[in-house]
Amino acid sequence: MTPAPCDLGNSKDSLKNSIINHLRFTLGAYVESASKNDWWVATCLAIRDRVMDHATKSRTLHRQSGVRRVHYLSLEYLMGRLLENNLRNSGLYESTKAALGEMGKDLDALLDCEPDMGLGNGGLGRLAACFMDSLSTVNLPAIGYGIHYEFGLFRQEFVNGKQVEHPDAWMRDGSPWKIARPSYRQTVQLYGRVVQKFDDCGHPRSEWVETKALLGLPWDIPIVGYDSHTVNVLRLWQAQADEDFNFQVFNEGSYVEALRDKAIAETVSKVLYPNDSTESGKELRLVQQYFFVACSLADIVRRFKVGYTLPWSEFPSKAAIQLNDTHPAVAIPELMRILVDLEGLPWNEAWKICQETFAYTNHTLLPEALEMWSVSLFERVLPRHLQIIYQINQLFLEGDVEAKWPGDSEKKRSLSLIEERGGKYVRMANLSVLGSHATNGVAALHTRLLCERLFADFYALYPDRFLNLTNGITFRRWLDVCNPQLSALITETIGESWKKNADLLRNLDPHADDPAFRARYAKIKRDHKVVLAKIIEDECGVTVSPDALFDVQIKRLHEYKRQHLNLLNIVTLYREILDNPNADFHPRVFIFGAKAAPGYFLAKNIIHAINAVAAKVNNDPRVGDKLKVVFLPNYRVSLAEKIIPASDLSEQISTAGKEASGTGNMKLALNGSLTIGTLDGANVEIEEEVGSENIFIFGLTVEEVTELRAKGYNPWDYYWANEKLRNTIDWISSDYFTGNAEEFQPLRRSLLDHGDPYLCLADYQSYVDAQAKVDATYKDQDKWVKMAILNTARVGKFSSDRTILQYAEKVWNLPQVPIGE
Ligand code: 26Y
Repeated sequence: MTPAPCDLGNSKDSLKNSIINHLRFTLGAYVESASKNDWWVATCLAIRDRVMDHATKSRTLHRQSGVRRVHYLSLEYLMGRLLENNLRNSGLYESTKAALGEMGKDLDALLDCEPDMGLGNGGLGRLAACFMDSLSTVNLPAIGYGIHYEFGLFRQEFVNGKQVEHPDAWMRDGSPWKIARPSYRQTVQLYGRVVQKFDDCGHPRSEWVETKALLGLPWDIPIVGYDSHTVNVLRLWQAQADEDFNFQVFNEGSYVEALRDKAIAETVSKVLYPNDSTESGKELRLVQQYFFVACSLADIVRRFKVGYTLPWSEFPSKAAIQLNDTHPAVAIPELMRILVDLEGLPWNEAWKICQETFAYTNHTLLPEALEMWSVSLFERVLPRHLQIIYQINQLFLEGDVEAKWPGDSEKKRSLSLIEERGGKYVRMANLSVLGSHATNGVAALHTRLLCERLFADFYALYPDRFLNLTNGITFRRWLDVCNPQLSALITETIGESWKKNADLLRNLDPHADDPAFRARYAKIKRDHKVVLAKIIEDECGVTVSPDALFDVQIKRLHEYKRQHLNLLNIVTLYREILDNPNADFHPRVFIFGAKAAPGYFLAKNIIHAINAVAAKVNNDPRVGDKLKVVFLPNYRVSLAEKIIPASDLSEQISTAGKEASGTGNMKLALNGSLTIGTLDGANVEIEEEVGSENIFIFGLTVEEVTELRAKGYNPWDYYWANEKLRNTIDWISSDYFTGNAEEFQPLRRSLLDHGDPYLCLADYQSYVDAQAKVDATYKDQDKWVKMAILNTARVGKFSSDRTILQYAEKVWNLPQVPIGE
């Protein structure tokens, strides 16, 4: 007899039953005495039960229909919390809230129990998370692959204004969302050496021998789309020691010694590297990259082999693989190794399969962020892969490059996969372009610069391989979840189809002229500011007024993002308030959130400087409420969800040509925060969408930056020519803020003696002027609110659904496969 299926209905009563059952049978807790955390886990599990059926159904249908699937390879996924997102996307929020309410529990309070899943550094990792949401929402067959880091991005604390890092043990207590899949465990080889052998037909074959083995255990996290039954999975690999590790030693009784290898093996997935620009050739990082790539490719190949009896030439018609930057680029030689060494395919056939399978997204133009591995390290860790890269390179330089530019050794040097100046390095970006059929930038300006500058020679050789796919964000998390009040107002005003078709937000446009609508929109903003003010009070001990202008800069701390330009303006305003106490200046709260890479000295000096200025300004009775400066510690996804709806002004002030796209700019604009920004990254397209009258653009353009540098930029010229600027810099580097004039000399030296590499001084006056315009505009609240509404109404383009559908059409050639009830 088939047992009766358990009740997985979506009604309040079904949910109530499920939650109680999980409390009793999964957690062994009494309803009367269960802890808050128990209630949170039981609620997650009740939702997970409802999701898993759809995950199984999606997987089965994708397999049976034999459609192509995309495999997204990323070292980072910045998922944040999952419960509320899953509830809202699956339409279970209200019934779950009611079910818990009947049992005397407040759902919103439980949501706070969830630790952020912070398996990423910043933009690139959060983009991967938004893409996973959109892939499920628009019914695309997809699998995300990554690393199951035991420790995510560090937790940040300030001690005397300075950043201190602590480990982030996000899954110390396990996670209700992840499911182990031991039957899909993989074995990965590392180190060793290569020997030449001959196969049965006498063909030479390379064999990789005397390697060290590592196991990869996959953990699956279901990804729930909005109003869709597609549930894709995010599969994260955890490193484990090979079963029979050091058995010899073990048998000899050195029990503890034998366990050492196990500990070493497990370090591979231990911690996320906290850098997002340079990683100076760390062996463990290369091992991490190869470990997860090898596990993922083996998993993809396994699926191809069990699902079909097709020739290898059909592999690309079943599997598309997207490389999220160069971090997983070792997948290219790995697939070559599988095809040539293990499957015996001729080189040219294998290479064609590779190029048809892979596509590469570039996320940066910064030279220091372009990954290069020293040949000697690469050879030690992955000897066979280095041989393969050499062979790819030789065929490329002697083939296509020689044909296009005969005898041109300069072109060969620029296009080579190997950098030869100052030691030999493997250029992962060149490998990625060459091994893929498509390379894309993440905003129109960024793609143009890729084609004109970074990859100019590749572009001349293969113009059809390059395309732009402007980034996007999921409007579910970044509006529906983080700002349900605004989401509800929009739905009441224009219907709810905007959640799946963001362009419909344009229907809000005319409502900007409706005073009643404006009043409701403004009240929602103010309510969020009250909530944020409370958080600021709790976290920073600073009282701020919700009627002040909330000016927000939230992103990683980087010189190119120019938090220090923001600081120059703040100190200028401080001076002005002291000099001219009666000036008509609207009160402002400057809000920062940013983590600095632990080894990035100047970034940490900037954090310290902002905190030191904040301490003075906030406690200066002459300033009163006019100016407050707060640096919220431990910026992360769940904090962003509280800051963004409460923001009035969005700081997007990178040096033109440096920020590939930015995605925080999109989240803030969507929530009605006006942008003050340079013509950089996606700001350019935001201006096009919202109209230049609804954004504050300032500063040098990319062309002007190039011109200024060509004629020789000297920050001292600006310093001597601008008294306000001079006073500001001198004041910051005096002993006024900390009692020690040495403290911020590194910052001063970088701005003056070291040439101000990001042109803060060149853009200073233009920025200060734009800020004055912001102040004047904010005083006209009707006008400001209108502008804010028009931002919400006009940023539909930046939905990641649009981005993902463009990838599906232009890069992956993927069908949408709706899953039935
Ligand atoms: C090589 C390693 C140290 C490294 C690790 C992480 C290098 C870079 C990164 C992360 C880069 C990143 O987050 N880039 C950002 O990607 C976003 C999504 O495309 C862009 O919006 C943003 O402009 C870009 O800085």
